[in-house]
Amino acid sequence: ALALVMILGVASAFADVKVAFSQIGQESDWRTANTDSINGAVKGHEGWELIYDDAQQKQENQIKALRNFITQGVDFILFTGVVETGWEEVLKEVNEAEIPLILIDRMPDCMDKIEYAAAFGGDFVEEGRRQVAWAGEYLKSIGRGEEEVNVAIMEGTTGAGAQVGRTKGNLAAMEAYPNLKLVAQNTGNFTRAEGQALMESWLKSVDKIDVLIAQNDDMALGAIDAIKGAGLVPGKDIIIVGCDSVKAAFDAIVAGEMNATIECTPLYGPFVVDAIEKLIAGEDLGKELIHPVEGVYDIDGGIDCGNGAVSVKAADVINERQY
Ligand code: GYE
Repeated sequence: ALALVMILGVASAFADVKVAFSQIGQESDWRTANTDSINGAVKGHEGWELIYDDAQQKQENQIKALRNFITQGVDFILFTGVVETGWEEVLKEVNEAEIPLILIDRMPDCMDKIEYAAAFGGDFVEEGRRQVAWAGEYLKSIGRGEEEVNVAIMEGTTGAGAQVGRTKGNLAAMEAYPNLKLVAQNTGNFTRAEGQALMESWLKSVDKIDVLIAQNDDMALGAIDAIKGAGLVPGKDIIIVGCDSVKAAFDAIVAGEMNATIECTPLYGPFVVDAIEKLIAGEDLGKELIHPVEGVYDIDGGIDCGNGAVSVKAADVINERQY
């Protein structure tokens, strides 16, 4: 009995780090991979306990979850916000409770008014810029660089960091390619179903769409179904550029139904574990927002999108992709 008490004592001595994660929801393949990466890494770490909350796309649920984490006295809070605005009050409460806050994925717009211990996220403006640059350069490569082409921008969840940043990058890059003409711009909410519905309605209301810029792959894949349903050929009649680089997008590119995807990694688990270990050891991680290095993928490779981003053949990496 004494041995058992000692073993339990040792085990509980290790189970002393409570890591809470306020996740947005489950809107896309990216999000599922992100949840699996972070939850798996935290749960897999000896002595760490995960407290997970899925807010189902509602800011009010995230605010409740954060307050609940404070009441429970967790040791670390991982946070990504469904939208950019409206977090200052609750994040200041996290600060007052002196719980180290790690920002991941979509940043809140009050970053400079709160304390945080580390920040890891995508470079959304650059991703949006790359999407349009890929289309502009690809058109040049097939001799259509001077032709006026109609572009539709399918945006993510309105007010989300990923939507705000990618739209900014999309529109800025349009100026560098004067042959691209914006003919439609609306939200598909980062889901496959809404991407399909929006494309269906565009195909009825917009005269002609030559290029679809979809701010995530799920919406691009939904749009592909709509395009097929209208008797058009995705990837040919309409050039389609997605974002995220999930496995389903690689499959669509290899099948010739989608043209390119800009990478935005969801795999933050290793970053989070490394950050927590360093914070426990007393290290200061600084205020800089860290962006993982990412690629561009298409059917043939070799399209130079600028800023060091040259596309790689999707077929060459498809087998390594887990999500
Ligand atoms: O691109 C999209 C997801 O915030 C980067 O959210 C993330 C975006 C991602 O739903 O697929």
